[in-house]
Amino acid sequence: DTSKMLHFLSWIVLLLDLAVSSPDDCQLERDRLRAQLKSMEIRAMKQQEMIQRLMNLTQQTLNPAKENFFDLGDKQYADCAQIFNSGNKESGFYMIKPLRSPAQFRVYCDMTEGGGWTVFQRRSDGSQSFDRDWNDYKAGFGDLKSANGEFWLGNDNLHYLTSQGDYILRINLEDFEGSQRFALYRKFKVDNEQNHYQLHFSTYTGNAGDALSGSYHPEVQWWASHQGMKFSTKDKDNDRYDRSCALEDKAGWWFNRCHSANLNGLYYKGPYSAVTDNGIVWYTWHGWWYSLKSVEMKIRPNDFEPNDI
Ligand SMILES: [Ca+2]
Repeated sequence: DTSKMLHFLSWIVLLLDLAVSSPDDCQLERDRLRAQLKSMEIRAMKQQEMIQRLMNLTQQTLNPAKENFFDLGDKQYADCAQIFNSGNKESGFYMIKPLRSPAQFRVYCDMTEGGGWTVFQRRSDGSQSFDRDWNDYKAGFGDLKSANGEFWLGNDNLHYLTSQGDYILRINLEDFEGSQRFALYRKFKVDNEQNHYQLHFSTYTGNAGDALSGSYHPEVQWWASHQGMKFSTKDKDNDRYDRSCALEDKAGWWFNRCHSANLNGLYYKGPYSAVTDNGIVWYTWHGWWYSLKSVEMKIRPNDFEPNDI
């Protein structure tokens, strides 16, 4: 390799230097070798820089951000609220196993805003496609590795979680102007697959407006409310529209005919125009033609009270 070669050449130059003063052709040969050595040194330096740059790149690709996974061993937790109350108060990834879940699965626990939140959906930068089929939404998809990754936790998991008690849903929204709003819904529940993951929730509080029930306008409620809606994807149409909302709005969601909230929609950047209102929409805040910058959907038991351990 290069460094051995360089070593060898400098050794020859040294030998020639030591040689008794010599005829002209020896002098010439020495100069030639010196020049060659110089150019090889420069090449080796450049190669070294390139190797360093490649190593830095590899490092970045392997560790995009700090992963923040907490391995709590064999003890089982039904949700992030239990994890929080067992003394683990750092936001990050944990393993949970809700009562009826056949297996453990990985979740992001948000230990801010009082702590104990199990996050089941996030939009942050448009890096993941949410225009996916029934099986993807059933099992979950996306980036469950990076702290701000986009993902859907999966409808089965959502059912296992919400069927084990009385849960509150918190939706955090952010627009491209830097404003933030939230919506809280009591008694959030998602049925099992046989019931098409039908959606249930009760009273709203918050400052984003009640887009989920369509209560903002009694006349649109019959077609815009998501209360009691079944889940639809582009390959399974369970909506109340004569065509397919999921197909037209590029998302899996609890569509009616079609929506006043479409948080799994396409990632535009703010105001958009399209044939249908297929952006990331929360109607009561920015209307149908503004696509939000970030969304977080998370749940916590209604009777959650943080233990101070
Ligand atoms: Ca339909």
